[in-house]
Amino acid sequence: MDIMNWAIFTQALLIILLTNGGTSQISSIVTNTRQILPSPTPLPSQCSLNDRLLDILQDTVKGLTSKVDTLQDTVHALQLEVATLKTDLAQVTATKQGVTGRDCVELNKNGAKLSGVYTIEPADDRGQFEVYCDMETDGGGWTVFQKRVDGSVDFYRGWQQYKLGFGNLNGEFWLGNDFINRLTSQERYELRVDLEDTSGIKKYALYDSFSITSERTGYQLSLGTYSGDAGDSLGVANYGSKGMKFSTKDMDNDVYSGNCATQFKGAWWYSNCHSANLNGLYHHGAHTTFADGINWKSFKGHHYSLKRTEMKIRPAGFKFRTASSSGSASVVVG
Ligand SMILES: [Ca+2]
Repeated sequence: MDIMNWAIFTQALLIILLTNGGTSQISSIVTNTRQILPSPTPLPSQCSLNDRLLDILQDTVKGLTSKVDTLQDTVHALQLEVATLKTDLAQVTATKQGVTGRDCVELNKNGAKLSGVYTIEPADDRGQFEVYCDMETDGGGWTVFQKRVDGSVDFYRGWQQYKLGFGNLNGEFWLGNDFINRLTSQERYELRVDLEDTSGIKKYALYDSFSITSERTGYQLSLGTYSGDAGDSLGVANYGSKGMKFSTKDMDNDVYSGNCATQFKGAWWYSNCHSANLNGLYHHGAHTTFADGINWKSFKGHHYSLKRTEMKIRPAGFKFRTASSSGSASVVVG
């Protein structure tokens, strides 16, 4: 018998019993009826519903996170592939056109319009070597001598390595102090420093002259006037690098009683010690340690390691010269 029929049945009984006046029988029937009726099914409480929703959301977030990770890996792999292809294309183009030059500006003038790795030959009869040319930034023609992009290369190295260069020209590298000296001995060069933080904000510093001496005199830095928006952390009077010799962990040429290179885990034109440390440790963003990251003090301070840096040179006034000379329409101004 279902619930409805039971209800009707008990109501009928009640009427009969009330008519006959038996109260004890009524209470016994009520008790029995309660026992027979099925107990109500409890509704799912609000709490357990939230728990389930939370579980579902957490699973979804987990799934999405792993998908994002996979996508990031794919994008990174593709970026590397594109960089390699661009370099290959640049080399093919250069070879095909027989492009040569003493730096990236000359290569650019001679028809090399793509950024990538090229062979150059300075006018000092000391032989050729490979460089990375930035043919895009502010008119191009930049010979890049330092690049940090992903922390894949160890920059905490000794004198000999900084003299000869290390890393991968398609990724992170230091071109080599001997090569920088040879390049900047050709004529007056300007220096551009490109910086990027971990959120993608970019700044730059431009110096209207830049050169380093040979190894014999410690690759001593000469630096001209600053312009740009990153602040003058290389040329600043206090803790700057103007006139300083190069120092590495095994060659202390700084003007500090201790060893700046070992203390700040880099290699640089340290004074006592630095406002910029672009060859420091790749901390990628904020760090609690003091001044041992890829720091540019006037941009992000001594407790923030930049994500990307590039140091590059070209003959001073190159942009002005190309803008004022005829037949220079092939030079792309970014
Ligand atoms: Ca010292």
